[in-house]
Amino acid sequence: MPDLILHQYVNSPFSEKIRKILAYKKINWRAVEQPVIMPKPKLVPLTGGYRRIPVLQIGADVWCDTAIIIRKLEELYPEPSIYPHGMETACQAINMWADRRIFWSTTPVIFEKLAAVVPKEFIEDRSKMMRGANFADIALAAPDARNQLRAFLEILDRTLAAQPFILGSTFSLADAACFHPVWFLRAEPSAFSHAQKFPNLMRWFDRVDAMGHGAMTPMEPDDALRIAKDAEPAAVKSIDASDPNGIKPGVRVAVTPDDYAFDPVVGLVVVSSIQEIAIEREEPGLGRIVNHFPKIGFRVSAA
Ligand SMILES: N[C@@H](CCC(=O)N[C@@H](CS)C(=O)NCC(=O)O)C(=O)O
Repeated sequence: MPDLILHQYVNSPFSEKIRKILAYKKINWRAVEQPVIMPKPKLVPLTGGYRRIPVLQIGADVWCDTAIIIRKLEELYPEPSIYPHGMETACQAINMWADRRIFWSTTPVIFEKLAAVVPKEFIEDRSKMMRGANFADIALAAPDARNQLRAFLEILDRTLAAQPFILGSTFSLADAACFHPVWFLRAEPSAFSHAQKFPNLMRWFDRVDAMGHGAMTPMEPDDALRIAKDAEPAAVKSIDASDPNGIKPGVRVAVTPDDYAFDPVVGLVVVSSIQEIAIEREEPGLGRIVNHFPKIGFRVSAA
């Protein structure tokens, strides 16, 4: 099995979600530390423009977005499953709730307190990523975000009063997903104090935190690029014959997140299933790369 390489950074909450799944499944993995802001010259050649973190690389195949990374990990390492007792629908719904609601209630609460020490380059980078929004204004949203954050945490606390994990007796994707926003709060003591008021939540937090990150070995970014250059993409051509939009193999498309960081990745379609779109690109210096994206959360348009 070629190296499973996670492009990440230590303080990235979405990477932490994946690190918990890697730990649970006892997967050996390599960590490439990438910059927190643009430019990311040793990431973008692998992704074709996608700048978010984390990204999973195996050889010359690259999975962009935690939804598709999780799907690949579950396919490669089905046991133990992150969907115990067939609870995939519940896990997916909770994952989306945590990523798109709980997580965004944490950022104003944390950055309100850190505003004075956050470098101007970070504010500019995130403002550009949010296309037009001024990231420095995030503190204005803190009062409502605090209300919502506490409401989310209280739901989790009540759930965890009677059971060790969010869906019962076993760790699942729901735990990895809800863990990462609470873990992010720990970056700022007064933000984390909101979570610390909930004892059941904190017992669960300590339990999941203690799982660690699994068997990780660091890797230099240049080594990851060399691996991509020396490999051929392993993606096997497969197009859903009943694609509702008539996508055909080899068609040139742009794939773009539908929420933020709207950097299109352009390539020729190799895989289009109900859940996934994968496109092939010729990357100068690296050769053929296939980028995999989930259908949910992305737009696919002719390019
Ligand atoms: N929907 C994406 C969200 C990823 C995301 O927003 N990651 C943050 C870091 S935790 C990010 O990329 N921020 C901008 C950056 O690091 O350049 C996923 O699930 O992978």
